[in-house]
Amino acid sequence: TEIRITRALLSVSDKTGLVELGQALAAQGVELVSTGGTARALRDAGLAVRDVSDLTGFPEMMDGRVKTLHPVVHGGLLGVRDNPEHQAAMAEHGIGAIDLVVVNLYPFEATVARGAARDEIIENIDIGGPSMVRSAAKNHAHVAIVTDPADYALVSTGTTSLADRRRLAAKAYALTARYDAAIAGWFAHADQGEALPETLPVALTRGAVLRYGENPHQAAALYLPGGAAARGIAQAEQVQGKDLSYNNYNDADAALELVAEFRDGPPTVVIVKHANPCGVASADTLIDAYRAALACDSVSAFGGIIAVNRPLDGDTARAITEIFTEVVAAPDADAEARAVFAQKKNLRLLLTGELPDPARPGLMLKSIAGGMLVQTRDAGRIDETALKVVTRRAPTAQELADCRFAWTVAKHVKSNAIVYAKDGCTAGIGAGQMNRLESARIAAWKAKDAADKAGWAQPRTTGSAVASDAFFPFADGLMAAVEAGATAVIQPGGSIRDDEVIAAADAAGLAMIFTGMRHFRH
Ligand code: 93A
Repeated sequence: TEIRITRALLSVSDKTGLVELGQALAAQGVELVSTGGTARALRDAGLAVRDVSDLTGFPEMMDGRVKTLHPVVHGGLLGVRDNPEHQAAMAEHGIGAIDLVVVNLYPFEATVARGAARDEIIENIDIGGPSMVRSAAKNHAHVAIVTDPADYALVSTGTTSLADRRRLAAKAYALTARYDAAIAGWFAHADQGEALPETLPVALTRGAVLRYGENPHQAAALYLPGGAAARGIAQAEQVQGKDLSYNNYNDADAALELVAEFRDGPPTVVIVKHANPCGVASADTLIDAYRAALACDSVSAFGGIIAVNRPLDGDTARAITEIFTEVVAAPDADAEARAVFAQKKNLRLLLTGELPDPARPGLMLKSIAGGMLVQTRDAGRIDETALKVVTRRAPTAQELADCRFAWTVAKHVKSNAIVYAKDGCTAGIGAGQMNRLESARIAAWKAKDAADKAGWAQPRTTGSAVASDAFFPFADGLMAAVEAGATAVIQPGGSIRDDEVIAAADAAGLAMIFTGMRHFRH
């Protein structure tokens, strides 16, 4: 199973480590065969190289589109060494065995990423390279395929083991799969705009392997898109603390996506637990926003995940460290804040840079048994012109502001979502219940609990605005909000009982707005 390399074909776009490898192979008596640019680089280093065109009897042609696509190359890669018929065919057609292929491909993704023109992108679709990669990998029983300079050391001795060749073959097919997925993804995007692609180009590479998944008996890892300009929690820089867990990533994503809704707003803090916000507040300063968000549900905030929309300052950092917090995500953090957190070894600080655009397009994937559900991300935001006052009373300016705030938060709460808000702060959040009435009741009950804990005379639902992520199918959910003291309501509308719900709102003197847009989240 150990094979001596007698002839190697090298054809690389990324010439990192090429000369050193060429020298090592030449020192072992390996014959080097190469394509244009690669051959030149090797010759410049004083190495003897045979041109592929010499091997094939054809010049490289059509701007290099046809260089290695020839039976002499692919026969030399695919011929089974211990198959007499294959050997006879090789002998008959003058095909010499190639025992090692070193290839890396035209930089397709990098060309797309730097915004090149369409023609240049197309020209960077490598055809001959992946063909050799696939041929050599198929015949890994006899041929080694190296696609990554990091693996050059494995073959520089001039011999290869079967175990290495198998691993290299697996890596090679993963590369060509990813490469074609990136091309398919580009076509889908460039030619079909935001439409869902015909086939899903999943061009993701494993990044951090996580300690475990949602539970300790589940394996998990973070997968990342290559080359593309993706920006989100997956790209955040971790400044300190132990590795993030699967649940940490999920929660930090929920927190960051919600705080990003406020990227052009006042200082805002989001506290998330189990992917739902348990407190969200905007204020004049970040520390005031933090204290307000914490007061909404200080019990749930314990062990929470926090995201802020301003660079983290020392005072806010100190306030955050007063209770146990798992993760803090911020666009940046000043020296004082970093020093404060440095005292808390377990707290993870993630720096995200400029917050992602909440209106950006993108696809959301969710696996179900035997398949995958795909949808465009919920980039829907309040359209001021589409808001419709449906009650006799219109909201006051303050109620309207609270409605907007509650609505934005409700978009990020698992359905059924009911969010009470007052003065730029959540007053009570009801999440994930199987009926809307229960969410309304739970949110009010939590608001009362918060008031009891803080020693407030009344819960902050009194005089609040309430948002419902989908229409009230009956008046009962609305009546629960009235009981809790809400004076304004924002909801999509669209129920066959809208009239009933509007009448109940009018009877209670509420102001109600329809958004015409639903924000289910599951
Ligand atoms: O245009 S190609 O698809 N046609 C080919 O026949 C071919 N053979 C190798 N591109 C081809 N290659 C690629 O050329 C390799 O994958 C490698 O990325 C690059 C190396 O070219 P050079 O040696 O001229 O720098």
